[in-house]
Amino acid sequence: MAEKGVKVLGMWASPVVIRVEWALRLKGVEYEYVDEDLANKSADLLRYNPVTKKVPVLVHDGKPIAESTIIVEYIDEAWKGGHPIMPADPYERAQARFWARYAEDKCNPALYLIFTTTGEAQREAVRVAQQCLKPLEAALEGRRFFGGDAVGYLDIVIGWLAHWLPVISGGPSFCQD
Ligand SMILES: N[C@@H](CCC(=O)N[C@@H](CS)C(=O)NCC(=O)O)C(=O)O
Repeated sequence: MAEKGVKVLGMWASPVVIRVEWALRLKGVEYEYVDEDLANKSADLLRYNPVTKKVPVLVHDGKPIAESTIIVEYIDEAWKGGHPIMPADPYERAQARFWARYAEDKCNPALYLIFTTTGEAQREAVRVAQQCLKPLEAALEGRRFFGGDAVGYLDIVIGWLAHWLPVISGGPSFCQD
């Protein structure tokens, strides 16, 4: 019989696992959190995510889902009540997905370079990252959150930086990717 309940396979320092935990908490869903040692992955992680073998994995009633942004959308659909994560309007939803993709594809690699370089290379990385972030800042103009008055999908996708700063200020990257 399939295992019941909600489980998150994560890693404490991961900037993408926190998205899943934020989404579950916003929905008020109780879950079990399992911290993975990424240098010695558990049998569960290899079984539930045999393709990429990465965290996060959400296991809902025994069924695994991988990829943080896909998991966040799944959580919004599976627990329809409570805090809405995706915008109700199809156009706004498309916009949120566009900016999420932009942040993932353009900004995250640029931001990551800041933490992995020094000297002139780091100064250049800061400049590139600032350029990447400008359109995002413009999209936020006049709003408290990307989701409007309340935290939504894009806030969850982009908010990792606030979570990660204390992590990286403790030393080099803890995340293998
Ligand atoms: N695009 C994936 C990225 C997942 C990812 O890179 N997870 C890292 C931790 S932050 C991981 O599990 N790394 C282990 C590995 O690459 O073997 C997502 O958003 O879920």
